[in-house]
Order: sequence, then C-alpha cells, then structure tokens
Amino acid sequence: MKALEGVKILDFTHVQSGPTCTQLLAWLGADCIKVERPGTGDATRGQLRDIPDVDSLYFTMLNHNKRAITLNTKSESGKEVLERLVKTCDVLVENFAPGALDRMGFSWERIQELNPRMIMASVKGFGPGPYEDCKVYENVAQCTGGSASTTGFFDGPPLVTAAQIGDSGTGLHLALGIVAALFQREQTGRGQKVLAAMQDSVLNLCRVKLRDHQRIQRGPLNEYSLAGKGVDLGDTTPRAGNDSGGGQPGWILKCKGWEHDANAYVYFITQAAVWGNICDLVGKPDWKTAPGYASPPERLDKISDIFDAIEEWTKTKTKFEVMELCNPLNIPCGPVLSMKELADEPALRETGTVVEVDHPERGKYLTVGCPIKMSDSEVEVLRSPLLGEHTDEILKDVLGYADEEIASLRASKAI
Ligand code: CAO
Repeated sequence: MKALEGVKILDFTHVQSGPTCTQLLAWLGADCIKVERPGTGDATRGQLRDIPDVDSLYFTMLNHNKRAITLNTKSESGKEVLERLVKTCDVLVENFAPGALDRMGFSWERIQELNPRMIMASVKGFGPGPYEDCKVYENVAQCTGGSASTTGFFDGPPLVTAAQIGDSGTGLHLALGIVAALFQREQTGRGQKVLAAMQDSVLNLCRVKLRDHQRIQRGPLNEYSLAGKGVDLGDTTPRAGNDSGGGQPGWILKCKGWEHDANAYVYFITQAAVWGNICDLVGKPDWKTAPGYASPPERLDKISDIFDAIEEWTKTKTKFEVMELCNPLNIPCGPVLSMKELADEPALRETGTVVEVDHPERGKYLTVGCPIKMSDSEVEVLRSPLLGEHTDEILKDVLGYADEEIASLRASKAI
C-alpha cells in the first residue's frame, strides 16, 4: 500500500514545473494519467535529445511512474473523453499558459459542474496582478522572484542558479497544496482550486533575502563579508557571493588540486560553537584568545581575512580530507561535489536517491529518485511512458470504452 493509493490524477502538465509535481504524487502512489497531444506529446520528449528519435532525458527524468494517453482535447470527441476523465479523476494538474484551459472549454466553473469533488491544481508564472497573463520559464521566475538579484558577486551581474527553484520548486509547492486539498476534501466533500505561482514559490524560497532587505533599512548587514570591509551595500539585499549571510559565516574555499579541478573546493562554516576547534585545526591557536578574534561579533570585520587564512590550510588538503578532518571536530563543511561524483556515489544509489532505470528505447539511464523517504510507502521508480503507451488501457479500464468506440476515436484522430 502506498500513501496516495486510490488517488487518480489527470496529469495535464508539460515541460518541467507541472511534471515534477505529478511525478512526486505518482511516486507516493497516485495513479497518474498523463494526457498529451497526439503525434507530438509533451514538447520535452523531443528537446535536448541525446539519442535520435528517443524520448529525451529531459522527459524521461520528469515523468516516471505515469501512464500516458494521447488525446486531442480540441476535437469534439477528444473533449468528450476529457470530460469523462474529469468526472473520474480526483485531481487535475495543469501548467498551461494562462487561459489555455478556458479556451479549451474547461474553466474552473465547468470542471466543478462536471465533478464537484475535483481538485484543480495549476502552476502559473504569476498570481493575480499585472503579469497574470504572461508565459513564464524557469529563469524568468528566478529573476522575478528575487533569486537573481541576490545571487552572484556584488560587483557582477545578477545570476540565475542551477537549482530549478522556479520549475521544480513550484512543482513541490503545488504537490503540497494538492495533498492538503485532498485531506480537506475528506471533511468537506468538495474539491478546490489550488494555485502555485512561480514568482511566489521563488520568493518563498528567497524568504531570508526579504528578511535582509528589511534589516538593511536599520543598519549595515554585518554578516555579509563586504560590509565587514566597509563597503556600502546599498538599500536592498545585495548579491553576496558565497557568504552564508546567516548567523554562522561561511565561504567556499580552494582545496588541493583547485588549479586543474574545477570542483576542488569546500564550503567551510566558522560556526561559533566550534571556533576553538577551527583555530587549532588550521594552525591558528592564538585566534582563540586574541583581541578581535575571540567572539563572533568581533570577527565580522575581518571575516574575509580569516577565510583567506583558513584557505591556506584547505589548499593543502583535498576536499574529502577537509571533510574527514572537520567532521570529528563538529566543524560544519561540505565538499563541492560534481554531477559525476554524485552519479558515482554508492550511498546515494543505496538509498534510491540516484537510480538506474531501464527504458525500452534508450536502454539504461540514471535518474534522481524520490527525495522523500517514507517508512510505510516505499517508492519504486518506474520508467516514463512512451507517447500514448496506455491510451487503450486507460480508455477501457478507467473510462469503460468499448473496442469499437476506441477504433472510432482513432479514426477521427481524437487519440
Ligand atoms: N490537445 C490539443 N491541444 C492541446 C493539448 C492537447 N492534448 N495540450 C495542449 N494543447 C494546446 C493548449 O490548449 C494551447 O492552445 P491555445 O494556445 O490555442 O489555447 C497550446 O497547446 C499551447 O499551450 P501553452 O501555451 O501552455 O504552451 P506553450 O508551449 O506556448 O507555452 C509555457 C509553454 C511553459 C511557457 C506555458 O505553458 C506557461 O507559461 N505555463 C505556465 C507556467 C509554467 O508552468 N512554466 C514552466 C514551464 S517549465 O520551464
């Protein structure tokens, strides 16, 4: 038995944000029926292909554990099938451009008429307001949600981050909203509309940066290393390089081999609680009692110099040696791991966080498994479906169509 067993999802999602949400729900046990346009399907099937004519890794890594049906929802008979799916399913998840579902004839009002228990969950770029009609992709959300303006170095341009906080981050928020709505439906018997806007989700993940915007109105952000050097950081949260910006200063430091290995670096945190251990480890025992070094506030104006000195020590060790030496002393640090190192990490394979999946057309490939581990709802990562792989099965088993009716749908190109 899985946590969401018995929940049927009408998965009308495409690209990344929506599919990450429904993939999570599928991993938790929901029956996820992915609806795609006949012939082409989700655009990502054909994007960034590494093998000709085979579903891309972009698609396969975002659509595990789903069943796939093709349906032209703009044709009359296609609309009828969609209506029957709406009546049968518990949740409709979509991330079309604003208005697309209404244009298709499936407004929220119409969906409620068809199935008052239906939970309709949407990803949109923006919530209600001046930009609500805009299409949005990942990096647009990172820019409009506050991430880009606070990422990068102070004297450089805004930067986008590799973590897909706009797409996958919003998918995660939406999944939580859906599960909460399912829970509430147990009491009310009614469905509801769930919206996760990408701008809102990014801003939620940048919460601490809005904190700092307000702090800077009252005085300098002393926990930012440039403030310690006397630089005027302006009137809003600045880009702060690799500063932790929190109560425990941190920075990325070079390790042995940095000259030729782009990832020979470690994130090193000078946690106050273990300051003495740090001083002993890096060969600066006098810092423990020296004036200007003994307490965290005293160190703030020289934190860059302190990290320079620690780096002289980390440069003599590999990033893994730094980790091995720091861990027993309770010094928080972490090696900068490359995708190659993560792909090869046995511990991640053992926990199912990195999984090898077999696909009938591409063969074996690596993917990221479910990051949520539950003791009573185990996840088995199953390959993504081929385009329309389960069309007949869904029409028959879920909707009760007869063979002749399916043949007629096929003849009219509705499926
Ligand atoms: N049968 C028939 N038509 C279908 C269909 C089906 N099965 N599935 C989709 N369509 C139609 C839609 O109805 C829409 O038609 P209209 O424009 O005539 O109403 C059309 O396909 C295109 O849909 P779209 O506008 O959503 O797709 P797009 O490629 O132009 O835009 C995106 C993509 C992502 C920018 C847009 O969907 C969007 O802004 N979504 C919300 C935000 C979001 O999720 N962004 C993250 C994407 S991942 O980086």
